[in-house]
Amino acid sequence: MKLLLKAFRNGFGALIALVSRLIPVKKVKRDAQAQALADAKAAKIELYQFFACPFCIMSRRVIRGLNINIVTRDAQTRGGQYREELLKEAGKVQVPCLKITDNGSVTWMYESADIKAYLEKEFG
Ligand SMILES: N[C@@H](CCC(=O)N[C@@H](CS)C(=O)NCC(=O)O)C(=O)O
Repeated sequence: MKLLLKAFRNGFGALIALVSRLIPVKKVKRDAQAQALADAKAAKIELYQFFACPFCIMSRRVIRGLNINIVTRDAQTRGGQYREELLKEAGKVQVPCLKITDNGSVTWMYESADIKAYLEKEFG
């Protein structure tokens, strides 16, 4: 029963993720110089996530709207490198979580609302 519920939740989440990809997002527009700056800043950020998690879907939409490329890391696969890293370095397996690397120092940020506010402040 527990397994069935999990399968349903994952299947439903995957459907929402795919539908979300099909719904267009209004994108921030920048000139080439501003885009290069935004790209360089975004290169220091990684999103630890599950494909079908609704909070992650929302975070990915925010990222698409801000017109930036942020690498996504699969934290769902048990025993996977990024799940282990999230647990050991950030403290718990909860997604979405942003990893921000700046001048060699790393900040981990949980909570989709905080992630949205941070990204909008930096790239909006
Ligand atoms: N309040 C959090 C909720 C995040 C959340 O509940 N994430 C779930 C996935 S949808 C999670 O990480 N669960 C841990 C797990 O499944 O191991 C947010 O808005 O980011």
